[in-house]
Amino acid sequence: MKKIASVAALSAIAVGMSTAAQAEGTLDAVKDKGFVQCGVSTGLPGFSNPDEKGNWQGMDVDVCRAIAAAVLGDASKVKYIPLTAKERFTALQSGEIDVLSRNTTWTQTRDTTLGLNFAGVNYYDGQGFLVSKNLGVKSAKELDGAAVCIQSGTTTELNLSDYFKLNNMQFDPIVFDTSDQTVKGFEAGRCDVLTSDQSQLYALRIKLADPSSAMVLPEVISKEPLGPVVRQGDDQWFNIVKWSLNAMINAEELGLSSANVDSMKESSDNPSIKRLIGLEGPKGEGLGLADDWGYQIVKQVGNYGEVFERNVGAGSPLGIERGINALWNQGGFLYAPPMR
Ligand SMILES: N[C@@H](CCC(=O)N[C@@H](CS)C(=O)NCC(=O)O)C(=O)O
Repeated sequence: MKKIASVAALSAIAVGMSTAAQAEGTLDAVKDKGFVQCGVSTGLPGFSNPDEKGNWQGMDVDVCRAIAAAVLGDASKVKYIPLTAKERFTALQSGEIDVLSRNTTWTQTRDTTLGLNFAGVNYYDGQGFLVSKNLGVKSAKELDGAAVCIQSGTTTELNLSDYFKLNNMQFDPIVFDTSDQTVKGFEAGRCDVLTSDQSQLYALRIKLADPSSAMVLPEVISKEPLGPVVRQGDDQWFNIVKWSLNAMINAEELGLSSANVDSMKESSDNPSIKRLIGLEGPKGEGLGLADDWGYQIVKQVGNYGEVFERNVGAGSPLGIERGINALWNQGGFLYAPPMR
C-alpha cells in the first residue's frame, strides 16, 4: 500500500509540474541556457563517475555528452547533477534535469506511471551477487539466511525479494542510499553479499581495498536494460535523446569513428555514412537540430564501440567483454533503426 501511494504522489508531481523546460520545450530551454542538465549517479566507475579533476566520465556520461554535441555542437556543455536512486525520477519530473542518464532500468511501471519515457538502451545488464571469497559460497542458491547489502529505490531490491521467495530462501536486507555506502557496508562486514546490476559489481569491486578478496557469483537473476529517460509530453526532446543514442550505435555498425569521421566526410561514397554525418538525407530538420548533429556526436564522443571500450571495456579498469552489448550482427542485442 505504501508503495502505491508513493508512485501516485510522484505521478501527481509529474502531472502538476509547470517548469520553464516544460512551458517552452526542453530543446529551447537547453539552447537558451547553453547546456544540458544531466542527472547521473553519485559515483559509479564506468558509468558516471568524476575523475581526480572532477571531470565526469562513463557510458552514461557519454550519452549526456552526445546530446550536448548534437544540440549545442559542444559535448562539454553539460551540467552533471548527481542523484541517488531514490531522488532520480523526482529530479526529472520536477524539471531539475533535462535527461536522466544514470544506470536506470527500463520497466513497465517506470515507463508508464511516472510521467516519463525511456529513450532506448545504452547497456544491457542483469542483476548479480558479489560475495567475500571467505564465505566459501559458489552459487546464489547457497545464500539462504544471508545478510544482503542493497541500495534503496532500485529494481535490485524488488528482484532480490522475488529471487529469494522463488527459491524458498530467507534474507536480511541491509539497505543503503548510495553505492559508496553500500560498498563500505560490505567491506565492514555488515552483510555477506552485495547485490546490484552485474556491471556495477565489477565497478564496485575495484573500489574495495582488496578487490581480489571478493568474487561475482555466476547467477544473473534479472533483465536490466539501462537507458536514458526523459519526461513524457515533449516528443521533440524524446526524439533527440533517442536518435543521439541511435547515431552512436549506427556509427559503429558503419565503421565510422572519431578517428576517421573527418576523412569519411571528405571521401566516403557510402550513402548511410553521408546521411549519418548530415551530408545527405534527413539531416537535422526533423529533430530541430543543425545538419551536422550526427557528425558532432561521432567526432566529439565517438561511436558506441569506442564509448564502450574506453569506459567499461578492455581498455578500462572494469575490463567487461562486449557480450550481449555487441552489435546485432556480431552476436549482441544492439540494433538501431536506420537513419534515412
Ligand atoms: N538499474 C537499477 C539499479 C540502479 C542503482 O541505483 N544501482 C546502485 C547500485 S550500485 C547505484 O548505481 N548507485 C550509484 C549511486 O549511489 O549513485 C535501477 O534502475 O533501479
